[in-house]
Amino acid sequence: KLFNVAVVGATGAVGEQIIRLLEARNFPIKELKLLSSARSAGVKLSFKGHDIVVQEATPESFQGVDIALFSAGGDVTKALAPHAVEAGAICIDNTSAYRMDPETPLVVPEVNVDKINEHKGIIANPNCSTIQMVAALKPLYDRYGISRIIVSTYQAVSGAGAKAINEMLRQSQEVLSGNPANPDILPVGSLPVKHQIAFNAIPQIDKFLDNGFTNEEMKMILETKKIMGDESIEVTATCVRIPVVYGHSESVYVELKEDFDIEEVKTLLANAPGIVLVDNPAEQQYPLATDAAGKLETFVGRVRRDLSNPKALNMWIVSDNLLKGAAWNAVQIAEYIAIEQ
Ligand code: 11C
Repeated sequence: KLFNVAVVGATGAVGEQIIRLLEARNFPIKELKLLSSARSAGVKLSFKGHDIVVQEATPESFQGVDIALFSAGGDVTKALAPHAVEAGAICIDNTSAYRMDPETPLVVPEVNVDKINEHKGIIANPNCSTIQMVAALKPLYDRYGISRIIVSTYQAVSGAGAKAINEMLRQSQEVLSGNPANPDILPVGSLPVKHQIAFNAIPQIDKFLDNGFTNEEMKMILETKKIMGDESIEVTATCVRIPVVYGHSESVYVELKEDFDIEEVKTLLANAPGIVLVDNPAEQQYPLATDAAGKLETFVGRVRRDLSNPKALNMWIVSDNLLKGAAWNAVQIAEYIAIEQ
């Protein structure tokens, strides 16, 4: 069967990756509709050697569409996804708009692929930093159970969009030339205070909530419980933006419910779907953002038993935030839908 597919947010950093993946994976497409805001409409994007003109996304855009992949921000999803569902499309949404909605499955195929079929028109794609963590922890959860996770992230600027990439590169040149960095976008475009990202680390991703955590940190906490299907897992997170272009890195401390053999843990990780174990300290081999960029897998290394708690271990998890963290996870879900129909 061939599908009519729409990409909403086609000109954005994630939309661009979705189009490249649909092409590379030879997704069974009858017609590909590329949609965007009025501002980007008219731009031509290439797909399999042909130019497709990007159209403005409107409530009427979804007639005849089977699968709609949204990555144009939560407001666009909220405004348009209900119309797409009404028109009969299955929506795969990269934004946070429906993630915590109890009616909407929140899916990482390596963890809870069975939830896809429970959708009522919308399937939510989790936040990038959550996806790579739960993909890596799933084999350990299944074997030993997990009681607690403490995660600190080192997140790439591409998570904040193409403008943030440009800002980091511009600031790097300015600072190297002895000029002020002139922060403009980060940490949060819509807030008045900006901080330099070049040669810096900013412990704020997204807005702060009253509890002192940021939205990004709360996404990691709440989404992990929902995807794992286990509200009892304790999670705490500190999310930090660093001057890396592609690839989020995470230092993860995880307490298991049962005792474990560290070699067995490594074997479980090495054999897990979508996971690549890169863990050879003697040869100084561990996951690096520069190696993960452009790859579909999640890379895990520095796996070691904790010295303060024998039932806990520490690890380093890295993945391309625009691929497994966004576009690839969404296209993977689309592939499962295509296989089922
Ligand atoms: C970042 N994780 O790195 C964010 C971007 O909820 O899909 C993704 C936001 C989201 O800034």
